Amino acid sequence: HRLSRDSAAHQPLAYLRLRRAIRNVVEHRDIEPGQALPSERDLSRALNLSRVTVRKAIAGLVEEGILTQRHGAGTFVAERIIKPMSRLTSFTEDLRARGLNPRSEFFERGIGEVTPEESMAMNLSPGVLVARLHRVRYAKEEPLAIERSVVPASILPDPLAVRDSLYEVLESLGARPRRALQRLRAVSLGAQQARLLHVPTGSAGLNIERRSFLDDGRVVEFTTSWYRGDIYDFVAELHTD
Ligand code: 16G
Repeated sequence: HRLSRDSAAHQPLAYLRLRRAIRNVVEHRDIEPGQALPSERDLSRALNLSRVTVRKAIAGLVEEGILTQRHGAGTFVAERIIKPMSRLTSFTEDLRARGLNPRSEFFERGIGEVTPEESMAMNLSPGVLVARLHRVRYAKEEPLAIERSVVPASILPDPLAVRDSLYEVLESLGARPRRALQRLRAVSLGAQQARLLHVPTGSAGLNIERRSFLDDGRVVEFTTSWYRGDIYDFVAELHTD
């Protein structure tokens, strides 16, 4: 009796360990995007874990967007990049979780006076200084998004400190965003944006505006992004009240 209770107590650990192990396999590209995972039954046999444990680990990774399930066909490493909408993650974190190496090419990285539009969106007084980052974001050689971020200079005095991840730098400054409001809308990409993103003019894009906040309510970032519609899926879990 005691034994079965003990093993029940270890179940949550087993599923977390398996979840981490599968995530590692995907990160290291041991299974490529689009390829199938072994079936639930094969995994549970090979690893000597219960089907419930295997199912739970897989469900967690589907929710994270790392795996996708096609009814009747099985579980696959996600090909499109699936972004859970309820998680406040960074571009860098999203890509690393998929074994991709993010990189940025900057057009602009400097300090200037806040514009009227920015001061409204960020609740800043006119004349205040802000750091601006304007860049194309890549996974290896493939451009995935264009991003224009504005951060109060009182929070980010040295924008050159941002080489790849804005959130990593904010974290090191004790100003990692804790909450965000995000608006997403469909756009067709204009000639210049399309060229930067290596897609035909008029291709579908997602225009996303994110305002992130610190615990004390201050706005940390006001970022406008254009994500490629042919690559990204934004998904959310919904609940009734
Ligand atoms: C994501 C965010 C963007 C944020 C960036 C930080 C969306 C739609 N936007 O792209 O608001 O500034 O991540 O990424 O998810 P970084 O830490 O890699 O610079």
